[in-house]
Amino acid sequence: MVSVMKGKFITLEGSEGVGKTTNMEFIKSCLEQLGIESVVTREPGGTSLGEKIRALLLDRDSEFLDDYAELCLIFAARAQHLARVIKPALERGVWVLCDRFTDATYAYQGGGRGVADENIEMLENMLQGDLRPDLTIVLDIDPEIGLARVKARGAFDRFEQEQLHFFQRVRNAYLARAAADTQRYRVIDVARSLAEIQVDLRHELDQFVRRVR
Ligand code: T5A
Repeated sequence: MVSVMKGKFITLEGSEGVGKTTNMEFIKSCLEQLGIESVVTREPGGTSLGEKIRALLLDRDSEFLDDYAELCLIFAARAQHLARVIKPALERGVWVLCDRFTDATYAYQGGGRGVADENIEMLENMLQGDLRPDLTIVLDIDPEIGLARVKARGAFDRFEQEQLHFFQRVRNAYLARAAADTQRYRVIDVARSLAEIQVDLRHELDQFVRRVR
C-alpha cells in the first residue's frame, strides 16, 4: 500500500557498486528544481544508533554473524530510523530519499542468505505498519561489474566479501520484486555512463512527481 503521509518516500536500491551514493545528490537536486524539499538518509544507518549498528554489520573483522542476528540488527536500526527520521520528515511534508530500505533485506537476507520472505514480511509489517516506499528505483548491473567498481574504490566490507553467486541471487531478488510491482518500482540499467543514467533518473522523477502532485 502507498503511504498516506504528506511527504513522499523514495528509495534507491541495487547490488554492490551500482552508484546509489553517486546518484543520490543528483536525485535531491532534481527534486529541488521542482520545488520539493527532501532529506537524504541511508540504511543501515540514518541515526546515531543506526550508524553504530551499521559499523557492526559492515565490520569485516567482526565475529561470524548468525543470519537471524544480522536480520534483527538490520530491523533494529530500521525501527529507530523510522521513528526518529523517516516518519517525522514524511509527516512534516518533507520527502525522504533513502539509500536502501526493506527491499535490501528481501534481496540480501532473503535472496542472498536464504531467510524466508515470510519472516522478513512479519518484521516489516510489525515495524512499518502499512508504510512502504512510494517509489523504488532499482539500479541494475551485472554484479561482476558492480564489484569491480567497488574494488577500484578500496577495501571490501563484510558484505562485499561474499562470493559472486551471492550477489547474483541479490540481483535476481531485486529484479523479481520489481517485476511483481511495476507501479512502485523502476529499474534503471547502470552499465552506462553517468550522463545516460541521469537522463533516465530525471525522466522517472518527472513522471513520478507528475503522478503524485
Ligand atoms: N544491507 C543493507 C543488507 O544486507 N540488508 C539491508 O536491509 C540493508 C539496508 C551496506 C551493506 O548493507 C547491506 C547491503 C550492503 O552490502 P551500502 O553502503 O548501501 O549498504 O552498500 P554498498 O552497495 O556497498 O554502497 P556503496 O557505497 O559501495 O555502493 P553505491 O553507493 O551503490 O555505489 P557508489 O556510488 O559508491 O559507486 C561505486 C563506484 O562506482 C563508480 C563510483 O564513482 C564509485 O567509485 N561509479 C561508476 N563508474 C562508472 N560508471 C558509472 N555509471 C558509475 N557509477 C558509479
